[in-house]
Amino acid sequence: MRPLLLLFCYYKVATAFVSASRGGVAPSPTSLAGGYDATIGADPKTPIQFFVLPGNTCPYVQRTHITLIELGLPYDVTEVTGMPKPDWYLKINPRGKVPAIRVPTADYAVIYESAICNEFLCDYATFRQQKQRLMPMDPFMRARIRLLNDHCDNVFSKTQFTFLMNKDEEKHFECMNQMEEALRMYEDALVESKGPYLLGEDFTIADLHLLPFIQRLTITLKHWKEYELPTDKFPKLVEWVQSCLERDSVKASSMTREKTIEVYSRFVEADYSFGGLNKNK
Ligand SMILES: N[C@@H](CCC(=O)N[C@@H](CS)C(=O)NCC(=O)O)C(=O)O
Repeated sequence: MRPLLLLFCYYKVATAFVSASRGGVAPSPTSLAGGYDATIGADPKTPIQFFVLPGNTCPYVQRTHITLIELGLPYDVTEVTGMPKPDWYLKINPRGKVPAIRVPTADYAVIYESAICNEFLCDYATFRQQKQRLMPMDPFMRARIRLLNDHCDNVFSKTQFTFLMNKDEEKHFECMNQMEEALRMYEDALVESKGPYLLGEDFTIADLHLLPFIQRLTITLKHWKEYELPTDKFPKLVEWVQSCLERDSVKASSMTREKTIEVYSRFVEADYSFGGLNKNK
């Protein structure tokens, strides 16, 4: 069963590389001329190239950073500067966002969108026969992870940012309640899994997907809204944050409190809509 599974994984990864490099999404090395990043060779021993914003401030990048560290995969950081993004980077990620990764293989594979990068890295680690796992093999657990992650991106993060950005006193409790309602899913998941992590004993990509947003929530909402996660409503979630913060990968990828306030001041003071997350607008 095991060799068959490995063969399947190999096939999946190999075909993904082929379709990525031929499908027009991921450019071939030669079409990347113009950026210093294009000069990396196709040596399979070359580390994974990890594209980030300068200053380590992005929660989506933090997800992939935690994944790379937890899986023990070798990587090199490339900072992408400028607004709009330079052409060489738009050839890597046509959406102009970070994170993105590029994996040296016989040809190149370019992957973007944090959730997709992270699932890919899990598959890649399995393909490399590594012991570290952040994604269970059980199909039901995998679907559970994807549902939790989808809830984070499509429900929870909007309520968090809307609450933070709200300037209308009368809407304070409405915004707070909406955010707490969205957080309920995680408290329930932790009760069901018995913790310490969202799926039970193992730290998975469901935890690292949510954590950067909860870290920012606890710092910014305390600073601007005098709000703290209530331990009577969210006892398991509060414990979960502590368990996650103890991990080396989380420590290595986190912004300080001061830096977080500095970064978010720019959003709060400018009343920024932040990619449509601010639903006050
Ligand atoms: N859905 C994307 C969102 C990524 C995203 O919005 N990244 C922001 C930084 S936090 C970005 O690259 N914005 C463009 C820019 O800053 O130029 C993901 O999960 O990767």
